[in-house]
Amino acid sequence: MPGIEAFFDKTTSTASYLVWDEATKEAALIDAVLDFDPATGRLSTTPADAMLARADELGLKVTWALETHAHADHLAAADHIRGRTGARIGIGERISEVQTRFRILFNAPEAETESDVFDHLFSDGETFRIGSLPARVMHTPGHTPACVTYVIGDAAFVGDTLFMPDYGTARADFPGGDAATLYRSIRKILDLPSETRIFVGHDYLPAGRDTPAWQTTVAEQRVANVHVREGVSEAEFVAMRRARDKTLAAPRLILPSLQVNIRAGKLPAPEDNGRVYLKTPVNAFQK
Ligand SMILES: N[C@@H](CCC(=O)N[C@@H](CS)C(=O)NCC(=O)O)C(=O)O
Ligand SMILES: [Fe+2]
Repeated sequence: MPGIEAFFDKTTSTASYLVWDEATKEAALIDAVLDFDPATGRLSTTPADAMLARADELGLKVTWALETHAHADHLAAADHIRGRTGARIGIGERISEVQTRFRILFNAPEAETESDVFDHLFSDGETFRIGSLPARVMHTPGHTPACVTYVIGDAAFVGDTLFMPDYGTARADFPGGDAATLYRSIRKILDLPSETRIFVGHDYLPAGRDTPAWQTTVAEQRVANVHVREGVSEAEFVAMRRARDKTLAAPRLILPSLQVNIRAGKLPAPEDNGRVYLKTPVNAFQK
């Protein structure tokens, strides 16, 4: 069983995880976040540094910075973690589709030559180890084309697929997202052993609950998930998801996030005055 500690970022409602092997003290950080204020352009590594400090305190060596997908709501800390620890950055191999789409949108052809921003691209079903802990990657697209779930020991880090049972599921209206695909990915997760612990990527606090939560089980999700519990058909789910997605505004940080996260959290190169800039494409998203 892996050691697991969660870190909840209130600004973006993101749950990030420190996962470790007690036997070898090797560890992974999953979906660690940077703090970015688009109004001032201020970027801070504070949330990720808290995770690194905790890893130090526990005597852990961080060997992986794992991303469940190219996040559209926060800047990823993977590149910062790699710089601090030498960890390798892993993500699902379909990230190349997301990179192509957003390199075009952000007119960033120079990023084309950067094939090495991620250290490892995981294929569906690929296995690897964190110390002596067995880990397996399941492609779980739908929220985005490149979403993956990391199954590490008895725990599944599902990113943005399922959320807590009382909140339901992630949106499927991002570019390349698809509600029917998300439903099928979720069924794959719900086919894991019922006692599997599930750790979700966000908690947006449904009406009636004011304490963030991020841990549940396959058994609980099968019985209680408000969007996809047993008995909800694909057609019912797709209709619900499409209707709900029409009501959701674009994430506050979607534009800065995507241009940084297709580069594993690396910022664009500084301009000739030594300053780094992020772009805002005008009228690129119609809704
Ligand atoms: N209000 C948040 C929303 C972010 C958002 O759209 N989150 C995605 C995951 S990246 C989602 O699935 N949201 C589901 C929902 O808001 O119901 C923001 O602006 O950052
Ligand atoms: Fe997401």
